Amino acid sequence: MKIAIMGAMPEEITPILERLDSYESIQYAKNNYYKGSFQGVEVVVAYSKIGKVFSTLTAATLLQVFACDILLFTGVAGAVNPELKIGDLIVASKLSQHDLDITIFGHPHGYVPEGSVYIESDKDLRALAKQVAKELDIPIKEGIIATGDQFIACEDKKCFIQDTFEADALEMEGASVATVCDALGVPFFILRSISDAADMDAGFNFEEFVESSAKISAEFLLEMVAKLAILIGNHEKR
Ligand code: 3QA
Repeated sequence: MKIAIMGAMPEEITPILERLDSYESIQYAKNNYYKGSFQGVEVVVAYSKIGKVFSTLTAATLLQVFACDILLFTGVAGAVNPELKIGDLIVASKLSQHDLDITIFGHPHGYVPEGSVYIESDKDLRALAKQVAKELDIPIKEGIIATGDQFIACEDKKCFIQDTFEADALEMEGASVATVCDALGVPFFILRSISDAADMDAGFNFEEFVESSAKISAEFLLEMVAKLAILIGNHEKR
């Protein structure tokens, strides 16, 4: 069992690398992949760079080149749901590409023929997240995440994304990672901690909170990996 742990920015995976037992760096397709272990489980960690294209490349590489069996994403997001405050955790139930638009042909936003508007994340991994949250008494919310190749810092765009996709949070990589995992039949999980509210102040807030929120997400994700390590250990002993 090999677990892919992915982020988009260095800030999102540094708190993971700091806690691995050990790792080596491998270069592939102009990116670094960190192969190591955490509590005895094999992991491959990488950040993709920002956006749907780079995250597609990295997710596909983690699954096809490094042969990971599941993929866990950790990072920050802009809040759309006003209940979500800076530092809060959100788990994606399903994800959509908010900037995918062939609506002129009568298709809904986020849809292309033979695709679907939303991609659902793995139910077992979401259940595991809820269990970990309960045990550690950390509040987490589950909701819809919208992804697009734009840093959203404007009420109008945010409202469009809220109204069109019923999104709770938005970011720039989740739906593309979901598309790769779904196509390859690999269970995936997308966790984000809020860094800003995708509004006028988003630029400032992002810069101020990216590091602390990224850490909150990474630390929760590692608690999940620790739990998985026990489950995998039990399974492999049998
Ligand atoms: C964008 C990062 C990208 O990986 C998506 C953060 C948090 N708030 C968001 C918002 N709109 C869209 N996405 C997000 N991530 C940051 S680019 C700045 C890079 O600066 C999630 C996200 N409001 C690097 C230094 O120049």
